[in-house]
Amino acid sequence: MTEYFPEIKAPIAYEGPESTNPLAFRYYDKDRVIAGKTMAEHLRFAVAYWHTYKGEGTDVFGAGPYDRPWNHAATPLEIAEKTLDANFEFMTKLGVDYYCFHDRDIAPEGATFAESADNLKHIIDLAEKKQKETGLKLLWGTANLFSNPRYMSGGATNPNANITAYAAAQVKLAMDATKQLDGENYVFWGGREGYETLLNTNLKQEREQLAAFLHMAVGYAKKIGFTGQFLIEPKPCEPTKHQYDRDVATVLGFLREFDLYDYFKMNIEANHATLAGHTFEHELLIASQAGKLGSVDANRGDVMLGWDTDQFPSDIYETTAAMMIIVQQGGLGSGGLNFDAKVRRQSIDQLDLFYAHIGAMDVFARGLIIADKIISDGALEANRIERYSSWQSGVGADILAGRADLASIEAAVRAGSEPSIRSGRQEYLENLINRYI
Ligand code: XUL
Ligand code: CO
Repeated sequence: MTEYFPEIKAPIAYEGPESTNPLAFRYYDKDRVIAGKTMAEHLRFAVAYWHTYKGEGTDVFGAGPYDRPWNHAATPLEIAEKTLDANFEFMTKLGVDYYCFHDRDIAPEGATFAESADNLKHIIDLAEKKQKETGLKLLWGTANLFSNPRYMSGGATNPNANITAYAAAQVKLAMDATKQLDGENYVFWGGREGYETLLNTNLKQEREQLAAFLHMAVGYAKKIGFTGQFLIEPKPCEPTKHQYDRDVATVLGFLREFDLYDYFKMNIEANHATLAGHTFEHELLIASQAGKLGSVDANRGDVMLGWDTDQFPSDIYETTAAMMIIVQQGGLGSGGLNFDAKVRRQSIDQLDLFYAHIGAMDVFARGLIIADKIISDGALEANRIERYSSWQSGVGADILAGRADLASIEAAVRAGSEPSIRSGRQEYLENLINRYI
């Protein structure tokens, strides 16, 4: 069988923080136990099929400079077979247990729906065999309801019911594929579920269409016995101007409004959070506190650019903050850290894929190590507990327990004295974090 990454002779090894080898881990030591679990169990890294193998380095101004050997063959199906081989070779050499795919990046769309279905089935059968041979696993599958022009006005929220039906049929097959590969989750990302202008949009009906679509998916999962977790991936815009799954809070409200709350968790993407005007950790925490943090698309944006740059994570502060939330909620369960990230356009070598993933894995491993120290030291939490200590008794406890009323509070405040204020000590706490980093 062709070897696609011949420069990598053996799986990437852990060599420790002093190593200067760019093809070694300095922090990710997969069997090292931290807070009762191995690093591999905490982090559950996944490779994103679309960016890693199918990305060509295109941008809106120019063609793709990457020349990947697996993307050369006589037919689209042969290319898909070669790409599958490249995936399993890459994962094995990198030492990542999971991958994620869209139906249309793992298998080519055919001339008809039936042909697309056959292509998908062919590749999924091969992937099943490869998973059995290697022990590698599927974190999640999803359907691409955004690339084909038929979906320009939406999949679930299309004004044409026949296009929504097409999308539903496609989701059915993508769920079948995910189940066949024992995928641990299934993702819904609604890049075209939204609107460009309200002048032509029936907003009320489109939201109802989306809810009905998701209810059909829930029903089908029950029917086939798919027990993986359903995940919604919020994003405010791009490609559509206004997307219905804007951010975590919006999605939680939508799920409640349409009786879908129990069936979905969130897949939080770092760069989607920042596009929504939030930090990554804000979105993680809002989801986590609702018991809805299911999985993470681990990437980052660029503070100078206002779009979804999907860069590989490299910021220790961000990964530390993220890992604090993930560790404190007891892990991601069936979810993981999927690198929904692409190398920069000028990073044209196959080895750049390794540098990118190794760096990203290391920066999350380092974030985990630091987060564990901060949590076990307890200083940050002690400060927070003290800051809210007045809520433990008296009027604070009464308000929280619903025992207080405005009239009795007014009488007490009138009889009392001016409450004191105290420092939030932000700089002190920032210095504290820097002691660990
Ligand atoms: C797009 C994006 C998607 C989803 C899966 O911004 O993040 O790749 O992760 O459809
Ligand atoms: Co994503």
